[in-house]
Amino acid sequence: MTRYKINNLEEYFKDYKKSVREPKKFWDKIASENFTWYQEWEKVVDFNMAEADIKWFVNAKVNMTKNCIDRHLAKKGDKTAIIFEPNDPSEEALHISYTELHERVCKMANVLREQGVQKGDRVCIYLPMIPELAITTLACARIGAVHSVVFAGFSASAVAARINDSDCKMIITSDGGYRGNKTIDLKGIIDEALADTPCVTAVLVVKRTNSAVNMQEGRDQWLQPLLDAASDNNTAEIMDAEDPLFILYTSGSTGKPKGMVHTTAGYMVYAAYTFKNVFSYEDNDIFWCTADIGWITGHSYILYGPLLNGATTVIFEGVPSYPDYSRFWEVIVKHKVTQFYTAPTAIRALAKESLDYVQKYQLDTLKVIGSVGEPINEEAWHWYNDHVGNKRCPIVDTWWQTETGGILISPLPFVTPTKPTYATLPLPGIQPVLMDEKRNEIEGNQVVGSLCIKFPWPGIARTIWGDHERYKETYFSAFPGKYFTGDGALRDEVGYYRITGRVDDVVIVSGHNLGTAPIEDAINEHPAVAESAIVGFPHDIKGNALYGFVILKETGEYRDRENLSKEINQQISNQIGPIAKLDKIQFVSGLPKTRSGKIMRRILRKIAEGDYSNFGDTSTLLNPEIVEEIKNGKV
Ligand code: 6R9
Repeated sequence: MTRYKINNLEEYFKDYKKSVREPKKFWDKIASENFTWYQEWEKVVDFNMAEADIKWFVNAKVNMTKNCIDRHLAKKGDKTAIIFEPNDPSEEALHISYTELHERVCKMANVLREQGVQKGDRVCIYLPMIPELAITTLACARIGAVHSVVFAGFSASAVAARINDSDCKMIITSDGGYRGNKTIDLKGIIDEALADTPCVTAVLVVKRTNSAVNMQEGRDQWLQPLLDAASDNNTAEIMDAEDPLFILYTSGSTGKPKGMVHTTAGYMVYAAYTFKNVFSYEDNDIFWCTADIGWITGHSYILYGPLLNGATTVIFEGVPSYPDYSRFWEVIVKHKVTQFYTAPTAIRALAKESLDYVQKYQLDTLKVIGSVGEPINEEAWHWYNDHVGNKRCPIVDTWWQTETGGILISPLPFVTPTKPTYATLPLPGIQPVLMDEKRNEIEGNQVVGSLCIKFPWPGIARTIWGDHERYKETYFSAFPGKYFTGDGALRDEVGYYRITGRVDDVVIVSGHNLGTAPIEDAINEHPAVAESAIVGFPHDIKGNALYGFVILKETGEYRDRENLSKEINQQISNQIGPIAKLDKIQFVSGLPKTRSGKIMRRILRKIAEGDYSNFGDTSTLLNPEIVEEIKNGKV
């Protein structure tokens, strides 16, 4: 028997074995028993790893919102689907029932259709964490438009690049957004982005801050009047299992962001199944994930996973530090949150503050607490366990990626014994392997290697928008026949996995993946800069921070280094967003390079970390003398 919910370790091992021995049977049962389909599949999975060609539930027909909303209406119509907790605690929270969500999504879907959006069209959504973000995203899914949600912290040029890459015809934004004590001019950012995006013909604007904004005749419209005029009767589009559901951009090792494409049926099944099991979700639980819907964590575990299970999900507009550092704990008590899912960077920031902030609150509604986005260090794990979970709530340290669609490695609460800093065991259907430098699989336990997955799972991304070659190259070529995650991992004596961090040129800063290449591109555009290299170095709160090594042009201008550093950071902020700013900038006369001209980042990383003990082999360097100079000038 395959069950939807695993209840103990014995069931886990049984299901896991079955999912490896008979993956088709395993997913066939999960998919047919827990969702509504217009038509079931002819084949559970069809794949060719060498070509990065993967299909799940071949020829099945389905609609995501039918599964997220409509099917719950009969029994759970009055149940709260979404709790909206505003940035300002004195503003009233909203409770949106499944019936109301249905009505609002249907109206929005009709507005989109009336505005000429058709199945397959791309719609960019650039909104703060307000209910409209969930509603417009779901409305796209309802009519088969491909949503591309762009995190509302990205700069105008970063948004423009994402809009152009996937040729979005419409953008949905708001007059502004609240974050802590700041008001952010989202419409202004969009206006700037749209100077450069010929594909966009319509902009719909949600009112949130009532700020004065520029509305361009013929292009921009307020959303509310359109919704007021729309019918709440909407027929969902019948989608093929492999029709794209959304595009979500993630950083890569070259300048261009990668538009990861997730398709409908496989993503749906995987998001729902992992939500149910990893958070041990039961009816009447109140689930809160503090991520932004602009990231994959928000897609899968604020929106789709919870709604597919008929859960109540919290959308929080604010930040953990406003009005003070007890905000998270206050919200947990206020809404009787049972599962709380956040990032190590937030935990570390809160652990730095007085314990009074958390101890003032009785967090006894909590059952499970989770972590995602980067490795959680031992100290943060214990603080979370002692003060938030009160040693009572299992911590689920969930490892996964934008590309994986859902959680791949994680303890199951009340099932898998946890171990600090370990993501522990793979979920059913996931076959992790560790690979050595010679591309051989490393057998046995107590070993370290590059983490790959050797069999597809339903939630895996299918391609990079417009660039299947790059998809193949990035994920399926380093270790032929396997999906390469870009992470390193160790497997302990009982087979538990601990993720050790990226093995490529991506640095995770406060849980945000930042490719070093696009940041270097931004810096190099400064007229004084000849070349640059960025590496990450450990940071108490952010996990990693960025260290830039910058070579200046020999013009002798720009003598004021302090000012120049500010300008460089401004440039990064404009081009990518403030999250990518450098903590440290060192001006150097050269960078350590191999004879083939590749920068040896390994050495720069060591210098940035202040670890001069072992630079490894520097004999292949073209300019070994530069290492000493850089070391001596470290900031
Ligand atoms: C979901 C998400 C993916 C990268 C991933 C890894 C790091 C995520 C982690 C973790 C250690 C965990 N990562 N969860 N590292 N332990 N529990 O974060 O997706 O933004 O694409 O980042 O994040 O390095 O490869 P995404």
